[in-house]
Amino acid sequence: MSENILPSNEIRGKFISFEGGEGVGKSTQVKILADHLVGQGIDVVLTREPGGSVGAEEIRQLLLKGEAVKWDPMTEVLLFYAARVDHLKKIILPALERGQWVITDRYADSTFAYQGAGHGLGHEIIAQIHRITTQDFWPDMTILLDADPKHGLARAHQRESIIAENLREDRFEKMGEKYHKCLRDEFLNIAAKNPDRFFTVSANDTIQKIDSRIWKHVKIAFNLN
Ligand code: Z5A
Repeated sequence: MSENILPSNEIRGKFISFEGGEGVGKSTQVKILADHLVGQGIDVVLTREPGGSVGAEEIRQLLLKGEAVKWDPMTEVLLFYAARVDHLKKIILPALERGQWVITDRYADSTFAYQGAGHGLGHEIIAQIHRITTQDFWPDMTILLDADPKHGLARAHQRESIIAENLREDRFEKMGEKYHKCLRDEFLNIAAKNPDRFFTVSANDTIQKIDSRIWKHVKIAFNLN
């Protein structure tokens, strides 16, 4: 039987994830949403995947640097889940138990898109790993920033080009346009299947307009002023 990782106490904070392709503006919107929530007196923890805890940040280095074909797809999924369980146990769940809200830049929907669809492992095997390792733990809300991959990749390439080659976290950016088109389709497909959890916003707009749509939705969903 698998270990019980969920806290025995009631979870009091809210858990929000941002998802989408490369360079669509997730990190930008994560910070803006956090500022809005802090303005409402809410204690917010900002985090990211892969990473977020000390151990998971170490695994991030294995996952994001180097050649595109560095890992076999199953090895890669298991590394993402090793990082995720550490992140959940050490950062996300304790914060939610304390009543803090957690906003994460990516969570498990990325694994279903990148490894499930992109690398062709399929949905069911990842769903099984997710159930076993996290007891099917999902965010209260997921905000999907949707854009043609060409736009985001151009922004990401521009950012990476000024970083020394051995420090670049660009393994997934090297996977080509077809791979990134497949990711976009899968994120939209996951969102369509989970309408209660997902809010999809076009990322082809100004930072301010995207923020205003997200904030309006969050305020209504969580009864904020
Ligand atoms: N991955 C996976 O395969 N499986 C998994 O389970 C998980 C992850 C969890 C994480 O890399 C990689 O891991 C990711 C998937 C894979 N693939 N890659 N690469 P990451 O966290 O380093 O990279 P990322 O998630 O793709 O994020 P990013 O490239 O840092 O982009 P972003 O956070 O979406 O965008 P941003 O940093 O907010 O914005 C990028 C630039 O655009 C920046 O200069 C902004 O000022 C600008 N920007 C932002 N919004 C706008 C708008 N609206 N207009 C104009 N300019 C804008």
